[in-house]
Amino acid sequence: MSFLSKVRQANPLVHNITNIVVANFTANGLLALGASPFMADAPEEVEDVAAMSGAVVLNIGTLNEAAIASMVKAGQAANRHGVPLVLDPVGAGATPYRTEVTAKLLGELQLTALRGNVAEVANVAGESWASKGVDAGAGEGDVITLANKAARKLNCVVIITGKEDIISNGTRTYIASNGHSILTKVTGTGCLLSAVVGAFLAVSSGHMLEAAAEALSFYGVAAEIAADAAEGQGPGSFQVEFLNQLTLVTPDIYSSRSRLQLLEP
Ligand code: ATP
Ligand code: TZP
Ligand code: MG
Ligand code: MG
Repeated sequence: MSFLSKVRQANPLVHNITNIVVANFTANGLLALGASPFMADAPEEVEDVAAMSGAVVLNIGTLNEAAIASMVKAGQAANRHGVPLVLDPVGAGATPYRTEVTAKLLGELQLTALRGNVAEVANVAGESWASKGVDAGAGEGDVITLANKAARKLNCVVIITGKEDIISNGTRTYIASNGHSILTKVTGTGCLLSAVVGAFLAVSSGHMLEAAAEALSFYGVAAEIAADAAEGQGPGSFQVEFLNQLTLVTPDIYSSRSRLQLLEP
């Protein structure tokens, strides 16, 4: 059975501590996919919520000290209870504060997966890559090598997104090449994707790399179909159609359109 089918069958609870820009879109995207979003950041409850969830997704998009403390608590609870843990290090490298907070989270938590744009992952891996706020800037370097390096350093699955997405556990690497550039015109498509990865990891039964790769490829297929349906219109129509396709893309549609490639070692 595909991981997509398993998500829809299990309807996993996904605990999100995320930013103020994308919370609503993330919750709606998870619902559309077939998962069950739970946004909770109060320090009094994050450990309980993490422990009862299928995955915990931390996102540093709009930071404050209280949120960081809650992220550490939630992440540690996820680690204690064997709950998959995803980090989206939004803007790591863009300001010293974001870089420091990312390093602190990585020091205190064992991630299952890290998902970011190339500038964010380069920063985590100790390499330099230009960023423009929360977006990746121009840079030079081999993205596959970077993903491998970061995965080995963090001992988790690392996902670098862009025109093509790289998914690596440091030993094996997939490239997912579905998708559409209009995704870059809707804020939060990266953040929602990190939460979708959480939903797939929740049903992965230990096959973290394969589940993450399918999440990326599925997301790209949904975006392609949505872009076709919203052709000639703007990002607003695309956003609505994208939510629709997160529901409407079946495992059969997915497998007929997926372009997911496992690289030779
Ligand atoms: P950034 O802030 O740099 O845009 P992000 O966190 O929003 O980063 P993205 O890299 O934009 O994350 O990835 C979000 C989704 O958009 C992924 O599914 C990715 O494949 C897709 N995507 C990003 N850029 C392109 C592109 N140029 N063409 C096709 N798909 C893209
Ligand atoms: N500013 C702080 S967080 C955020 C913005 C615009 C959302 C970023 O979302 P994404 O998914 O990285 O585009
Ligand atoms: Mg983007
Ligand atoms: Mg992002």
